Amino acid sequence: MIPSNLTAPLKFAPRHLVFALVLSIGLVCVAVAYAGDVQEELLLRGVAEQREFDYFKLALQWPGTYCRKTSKCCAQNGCCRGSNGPTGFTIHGLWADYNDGTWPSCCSGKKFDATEISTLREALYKYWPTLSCSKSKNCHGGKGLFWEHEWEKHGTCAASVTGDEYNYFVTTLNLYFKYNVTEILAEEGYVASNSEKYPIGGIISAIQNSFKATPEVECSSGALEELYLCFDKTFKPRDCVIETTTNSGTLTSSKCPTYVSLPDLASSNLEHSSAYPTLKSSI
Ligand code: U2P
Repeated sequence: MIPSNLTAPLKFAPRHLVFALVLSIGLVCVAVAYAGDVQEELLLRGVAEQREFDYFKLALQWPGTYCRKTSKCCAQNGCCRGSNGPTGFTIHGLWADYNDGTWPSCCSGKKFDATEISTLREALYKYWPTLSCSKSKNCHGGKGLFWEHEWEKHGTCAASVTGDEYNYFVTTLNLYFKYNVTEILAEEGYVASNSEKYPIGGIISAIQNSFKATPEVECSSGALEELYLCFDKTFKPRDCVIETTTNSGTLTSSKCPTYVSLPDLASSNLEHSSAYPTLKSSI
């Protein structure tokens, strides 16, 4: 027989109900406050959980165009290396992008650590040089190396595929070596020049023929400044998203004229300094 005290309906005094209610509200408040703290902590650190990206964009820059904006020289400035300077496209970064034309940035991950990539030093100075004197923003409200900026802003968001900091840089260098855009263009006669202009359609076709996908281009004052090669998440070449519908409903596209220049860096008027003296000690 079941004891009657176990079958009888439970009786609560009103003060018990009030206590239970207050306790539940308290627990909910603590949970919400904790979640808010975590979110605030992430925002303060400038990092956030963001949805998984769709594809990669290898961003390459043309130093002859970029360096026209450089008015002064400093030790780390790749624009000022004279005969040691870059002669073709250099790496800007490997970016994780969404198909809708937006991209994640500053995802959660390890902070930049220069020692992790110290063995890549020579390759990074040569093929992924810092072209500007000014320091780059990191994701923590400070400023630092260009590589720090690229790892923290983009590399952390690509980590599901490219892994840690070292692997992010190695993957990017390998893609850059595999698809030598400077060589592809030179084979068609598109070489650095301060007098020639080249059809942008010809430049895009040359890449399409070799890369088997359509790149994206960006210009500045009539000169080619950036060229993007896009890849799916297995690193198979794919078309870049060239035209996208933005939030305001308008279409965006590259700002290149029909004929573009590829300015020659070596013959620019920049004051030339010796090759990268100070940064060598920083990684
Ligand atoms: O285009 C201006 C800057 O926006 C960032 N960008 C652009 C396109 C894209 O697909 N992903 C992306 O991140 C770049 O910022 P950065 O890495 O230089 O800080 C680009 O220079």
